[in-house]
Amino acid sequence: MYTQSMDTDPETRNPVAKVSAVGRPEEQRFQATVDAEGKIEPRDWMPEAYRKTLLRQISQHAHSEIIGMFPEGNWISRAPSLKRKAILIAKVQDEAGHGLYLYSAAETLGQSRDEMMAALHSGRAKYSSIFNYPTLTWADVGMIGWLVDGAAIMNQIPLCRCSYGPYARAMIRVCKEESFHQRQGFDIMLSLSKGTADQKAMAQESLDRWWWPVLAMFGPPDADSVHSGQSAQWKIKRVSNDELRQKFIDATVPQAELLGLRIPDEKLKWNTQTGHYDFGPIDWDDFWRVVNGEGPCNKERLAARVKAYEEGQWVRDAAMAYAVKRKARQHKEAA
Ligand code: BYC
Repeated sequence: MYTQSMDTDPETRNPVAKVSAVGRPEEQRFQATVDAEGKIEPRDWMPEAYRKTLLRQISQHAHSEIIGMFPEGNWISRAPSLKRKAILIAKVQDEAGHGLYLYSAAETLGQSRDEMMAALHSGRAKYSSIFNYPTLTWADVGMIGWLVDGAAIMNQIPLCRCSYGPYARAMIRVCKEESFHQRQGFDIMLSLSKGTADQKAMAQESLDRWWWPVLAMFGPPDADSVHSGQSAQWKIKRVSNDELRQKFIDATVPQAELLGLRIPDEKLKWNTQTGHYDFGPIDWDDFWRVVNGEGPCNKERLAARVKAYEEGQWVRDAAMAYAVKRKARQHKEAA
């Protein structure tokens, strides 16, 4: 289900991509490469705004991966069995890996990891709104895998064909791992929904809290998305926020039915004419409150991240001291 078939019809996608490049010859060459589905590599000429857009998106994405470790990491010591604990540790570790590939991809655009970290720790940088909600029960761990990773895959599969080579390549591996994450989340939900009445109620209560914030993860409606037009022209973004949201809903409703869970939306209804589900209004005021730092866990997440960074200072110091020592030894041997 979560495959390249997420891509939309080439005739209808990226309407703004038809705008032709104007300007200097290098700018025209750049846009011609993008239009021909070529990849832009770190040493190639690129417009400054393209570089900045990618840096913004890739660093936000990297920050989301490492902040995303907290809500699930909170449950490692409370996982209900050894098997669930081992799976969860592996999953959280994968998210750290995703952060590292993405910081490396962002570094190729000329910003150091220290600068990106400083932006995150000072609260200047954004990360996904979804990680500012609490994980109150074990069902929330299932919900993150099933819905949050499910939404992430929808969004990230088209990014495997992003015009910027290092980002596109990083996303291929990330998507393979996210697919395992989504499966493990669905497996938790399946166990709970086939379990006792209390377990089923816990699963439903969790879905009631996560459904709407997950729909908002895809970003503001297309009409309010400030970056979409330009990012589509540069083939960074292949599918719009609203299209991805609709695909996610269409794919997820049958899964909820299979689990016997009720999606908390009175207006959710299959529309035979459009071939999609209609759904109720999303609370965008709540979304922007969370994005702007006023969500239930924004302060807690940032404080935990800064604490982890400070506590890891001795590791960075030791690695630097070792690098200096090794360099000195190499000089001595070469002399
Ligand atoms: N949360 O013009 P728009 C994961 C911001 S990791 C916060 O549509 P764009 C996972 C947006 O940044 C999930 N902010 O922007 C990890 C912009 O603000 P700025 C992360 C949001 O960039 C661990 C403004 O709203 N995935 O799944 O064209 C465990 C206007 O929006 C959000 C990625 O980062 C949001 N939800 O489109 C489990 C994927 N949405 O920058 C799971 C890569 C929007 O102007 N990123 N904003 O201050 C993208 O695909 C795009 O950046 C977005 C937004 C679709 C998110």
